[in-house]
Amino acid sequence: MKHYFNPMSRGVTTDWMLREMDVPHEQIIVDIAAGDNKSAEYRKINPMQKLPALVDGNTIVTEVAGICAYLADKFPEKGFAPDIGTAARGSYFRYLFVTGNTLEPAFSLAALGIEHPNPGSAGWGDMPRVLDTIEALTPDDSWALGEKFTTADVVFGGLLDFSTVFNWFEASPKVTAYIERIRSRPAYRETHGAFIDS
Ligand SMILES: N[C@@H](CCC(=O)N[C@@H](CS)C(=O)NCC(=O)O)C(=O)O
Repeated sequence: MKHYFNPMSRGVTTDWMLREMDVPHEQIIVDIAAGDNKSAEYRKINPMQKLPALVDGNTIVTEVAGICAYLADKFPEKGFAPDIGTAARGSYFRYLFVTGNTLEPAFSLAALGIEHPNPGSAGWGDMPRVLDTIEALTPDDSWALGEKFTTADVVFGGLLDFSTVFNWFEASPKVTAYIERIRSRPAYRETHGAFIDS
């Protein structure tokens, strides 16, 4: 399994996921500053020219949430995702998809001080709705799906953590406490050194 990433990119989250699950893999650092993600070779892996990407045999997986979900399903014995068909699986999907489809685009626009003129037609609504959603989905204690840490925390908690580093939103006390729990995980600390110190 090959993991294409850069420690100063969103790939830090998939790196963390691989470490949490202790999955053997080949680490391939792609230099974004040098434009290596735009090479013809890398564009065959991801035409979006984005990191991270995971190549497992003939299978290419891109998108942070996609890679994390793939790993959780590939190694079910590690217990990083609720079983298919359970109620918890629905909640799990909500965390995975709301993060990439809704929180990310809202943060990207907010970081530039841009507001969509029609929140009703934008899939991510607007920042007030996004902040209410983050507050509602953030656990008061433990983890997103309860006592057990899962991929939902890597994806959702990972984006909240990443976003506060870039000051994309102001975390409430509850969200700050959740991010602190995320940051106290050994696998997080092992994979986020360069990122947090930047
Ligand atoms: N939706 C993508 C976003 C990935 C992304 O934006 N990666 C950035 C680094 S944080 C990137 O590769 N940028 C290089 C470029 O677009 O040229 C995901 O979840 O993986």
